[in-house]
Amino acid sequence: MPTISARPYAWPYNGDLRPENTALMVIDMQIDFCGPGGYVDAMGYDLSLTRAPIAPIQTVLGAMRAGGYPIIHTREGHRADLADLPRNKQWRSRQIGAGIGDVGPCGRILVRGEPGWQIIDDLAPLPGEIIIDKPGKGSFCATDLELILRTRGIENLILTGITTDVCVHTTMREANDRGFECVLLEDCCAATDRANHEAAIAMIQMQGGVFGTVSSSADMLAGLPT
Ligand code: C5J
Repeated sequence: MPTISARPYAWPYNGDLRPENTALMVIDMQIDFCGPGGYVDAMGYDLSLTRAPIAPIQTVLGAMRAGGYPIIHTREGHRADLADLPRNKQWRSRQIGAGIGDVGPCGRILVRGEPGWQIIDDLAPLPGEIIIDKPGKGSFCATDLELILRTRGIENLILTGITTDVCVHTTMREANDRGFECVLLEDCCAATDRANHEAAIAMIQMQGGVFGTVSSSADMLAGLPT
């Protein structure tokens, strides 16, 4: 049975790991979260943190594309008229000087179609890969992600992207509650604060793997059936 070395348990729990039932998720690798002039930059956080996972994700993405595994990209963003932007979310972002919907160096912050909302060129989706546009932090809230996963028979999710403690964690929690078997690749994720990344990784490992398990790009590449 193929399994990936992971903590606190080898993944997936049942050893059923195939391109037919396993997808790679690449969460919010957008200019707004890791590019100069984007949302995270406007908030004053260190872009070297959120850019660190780019190269490890590229290696996993390459291997999984070659193996015929489904790839799912997500983008956080809002309608141009901001009809799907909760007022408290907008208010909070303005408190830190990066108002969602306001104009910044990369266009309107976190608005669909704007330059800052685009996925970075290094991780650009290929034709045919699934892209989920989400207005919130989790990838299941107000999207058709669950329908797509169930339709394709996906049971296992490999989670990568940014930020570990916000959109990746929320997605992992939502997926876990829906019965999906999740692994997070720690070097393929990052937070805007190193301690928050580490805390998010530690949380997953509680209770025998309360949301799933934690692995790395190297262990995934070593164990992935292709
Ligand atoms: C945040 C995200 N941090 N992609 N979004 O606001 O994690």
